[in-house]
Amino acid sequence: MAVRFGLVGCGIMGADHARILRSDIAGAELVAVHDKDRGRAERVAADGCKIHADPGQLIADPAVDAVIIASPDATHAPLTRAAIALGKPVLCEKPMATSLDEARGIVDAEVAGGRQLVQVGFMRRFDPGYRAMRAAVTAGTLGNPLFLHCIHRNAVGPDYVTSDLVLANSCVHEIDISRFVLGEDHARVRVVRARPSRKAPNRQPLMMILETASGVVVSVEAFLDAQYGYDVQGELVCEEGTLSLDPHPPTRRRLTGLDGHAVEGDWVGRFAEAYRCQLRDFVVALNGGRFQGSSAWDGYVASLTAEAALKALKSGDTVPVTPGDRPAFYDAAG
Ligand code: ISE
Repeated sequence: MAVRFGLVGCGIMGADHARILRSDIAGAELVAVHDKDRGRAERVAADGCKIHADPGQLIADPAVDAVIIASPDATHAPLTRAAIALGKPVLCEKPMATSLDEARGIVDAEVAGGRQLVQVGFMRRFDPGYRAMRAAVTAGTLGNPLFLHCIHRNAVGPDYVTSDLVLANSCVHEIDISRFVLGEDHARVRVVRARPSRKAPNRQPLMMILETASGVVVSVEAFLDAQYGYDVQGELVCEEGTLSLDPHPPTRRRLTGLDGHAVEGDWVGRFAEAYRCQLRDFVVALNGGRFQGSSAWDGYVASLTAEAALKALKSGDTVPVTPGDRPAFYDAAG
């Protein structure tokens, strides 16, 4: 039987999840939506799709088997807790929570319930390029990893995003994907600021440097106002060679004095394949498969590391990252 989804939040990401569910995922159906802006909910709902005025009602609706949370960040943790309390699986957009206590509360509630229900929307884990890096590290084909260089540029960030939020909202992707690629936690972090771009005086471009326990260095340039487009690059440097992400789209153009690649406008286009695979594999997990994405524990570690990075940004010091031991409950999730 098809998995019946309820969607909370019908903004850019919510609308894209709805589109993917309807067009690309076998064995899934969108049956209910909520958005605090009724007009947005109506635009995403199709014939036969219920519109709930309250997100709690949507989660409790007996016609909803699983929930996608794509509402504003501050609502992620309480709504995820509501889904866990009712035993409903939930795919929650990142960040999983806006405070460490809330993030830990989700892990504890899930463990107490005895069943994995939460997947965090760190979609890069489903991107073919990062998957190839992970496979190379696991197989040891290039020798031991030494560096992972990451570039994260948005065309124009929203006005409300301060340097703090660059860490919590953008760099959190590299925090998660580097743990995934390297297969280990970070041990410490420091953050260096560049001067603000004149295009965005309210925030600074950042360079975050993470080190893992075994001594791999992860560099992350986070620049939200690059103007020319959305550009995510990555190069894994190992003892015997390197592996880099291809530009996206991967076709090369030559025209009137130019030879090169087009650049995506935002993450929806750049990670379209990752978003599709993320939802497809989530449905597979709900049908008895294994969760492939970031668990609540990964969401917690991402928040904890982002918080350490924030301390590093404020103090200029190198700050230890101490996630502690992963509960054995998550071993099956990898
Ligand atoms: C945005 O919120 C996202 O999650 C994107 O994936 C990220 O690349 C971007 O920097 C964020 O602003």
